[in-house]
Amino acid sequence: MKSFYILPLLAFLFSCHVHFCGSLSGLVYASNPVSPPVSSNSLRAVCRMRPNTQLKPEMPCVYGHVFFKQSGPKEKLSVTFRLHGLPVYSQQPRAMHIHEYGDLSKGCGSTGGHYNPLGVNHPQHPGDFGNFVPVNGKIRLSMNSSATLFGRLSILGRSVVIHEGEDDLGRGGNVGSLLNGNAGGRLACCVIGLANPQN
Ligand SMILES: *[C@@H]1O[C@H](CO)[C@@H](O)[C@H](O)[C@H]1NC(C)=O
Ligand SMILES: [Cu+2]
Ligand SMILES: [Zn+2]
Repeated sequence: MKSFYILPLLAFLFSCHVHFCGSLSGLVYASNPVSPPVSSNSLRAVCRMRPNTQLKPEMPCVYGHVFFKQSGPKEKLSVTFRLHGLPVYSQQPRAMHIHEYGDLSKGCGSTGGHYNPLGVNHPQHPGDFGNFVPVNGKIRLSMNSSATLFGRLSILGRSVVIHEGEDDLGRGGNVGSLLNGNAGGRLACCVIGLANPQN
């Protein structure tokens, strides 16, 4: 008769409803405090590019990484693009920008517009990287950028978007030109996160 009561109790205790994982991870966090990167005078970030989950059919699937490195708040930010997946014989220039949100919940569509903390016109946004003509379907180059990883204007947690088309660099003579350069659809995007210093 007793086992009639005990068995359901045991089943309950060892079921998923007992939040074993939650309490375990709580312990792990408590014993491993993570120090914020404020003490470091050099910061690196990385963005893992993946095709837009809402990609239009027939569009290329762009993969790769964008690497960011800055040796101090007053130093220049170096940005290295290592992307592939564009059509091998295409010379189509592709625009690349930093967008406001690191939110990919609705694909690249939820990253918002250009990151524009100072309320200026395109192409004066800190993440207006310009146009990239792929070589053998790849974009591999480094540039200096006016964006920063430090302080209130940090691009950490924002996103990088590569577009279908060319950026008109504000010369399009319409509203879109001064907002986003009329670069067309969003091929791929990624969220800018802190790089692991051990990598
Ligand atoms: C970036 O700036 C540094 C320092 O001014 C310079 O040495 C370097 O050549 C620049 N890199 C590029 C890719 O322009
Ligand atoms: Cu963009
Ligand atoms: Zn812009």
